[in-house]
Amino acid sequence: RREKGDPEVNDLWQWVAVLEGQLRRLQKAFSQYKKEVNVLRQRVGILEGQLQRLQNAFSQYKRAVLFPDGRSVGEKIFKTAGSKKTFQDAQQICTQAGGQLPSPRSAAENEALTQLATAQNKSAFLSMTDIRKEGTFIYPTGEALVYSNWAPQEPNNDGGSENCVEIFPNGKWNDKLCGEQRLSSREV
Ligand code: GMH
Ligand code: CA
Repeated sequence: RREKGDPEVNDLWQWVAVLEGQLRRLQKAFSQYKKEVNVLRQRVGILEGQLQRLQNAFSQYKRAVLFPDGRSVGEKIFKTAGSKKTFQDAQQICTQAGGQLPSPRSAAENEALTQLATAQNKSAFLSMTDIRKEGTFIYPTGEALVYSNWAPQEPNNDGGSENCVEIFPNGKWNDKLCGEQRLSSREV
């Protein structure tokens, strides 16, 4: 049996006061946290709107700039100036312009480049050659092909010296003499 003023009860009262203080601080911190979350939500909404407008403006810009001599596919852009060059000249022009000869690595990329060749009604040089090892076409990096779209019976190394690749206006590939003049285009 405990008396009034029992020290153990007094301790409990004190402990309750401490807990009440902690609870108030937690409630305040939580309501502040909720306010911050709302502010952040609002800012994210604003940024999403700005991003959407930028994306729209960029896709409009691409449409304007890429017509009629450029095509955008994934993160790659193909562009042609319309002139015909030997492989060596085409390669040099591309490099100087801050790009490289086209290396279509998928059906989608091949289709985008085909549209340029079709529009110009010219065959275009690709980047790949089998100069290093006859019959083994590689990218300028030395990497083996990850995609190809050879025409039937190609590559045939006709005459024994076809080390470059042209893409026909129908999208099919043919190995061709590097000294021939073909549509010069580039990818960036
Ligand atoms: C040979 C034949 C043609 C083929 C050409 C072409 C040249 O002339 O096999 O059918 O179109 O070669 O491969 O690059
Ligand atoms: Ca050929």
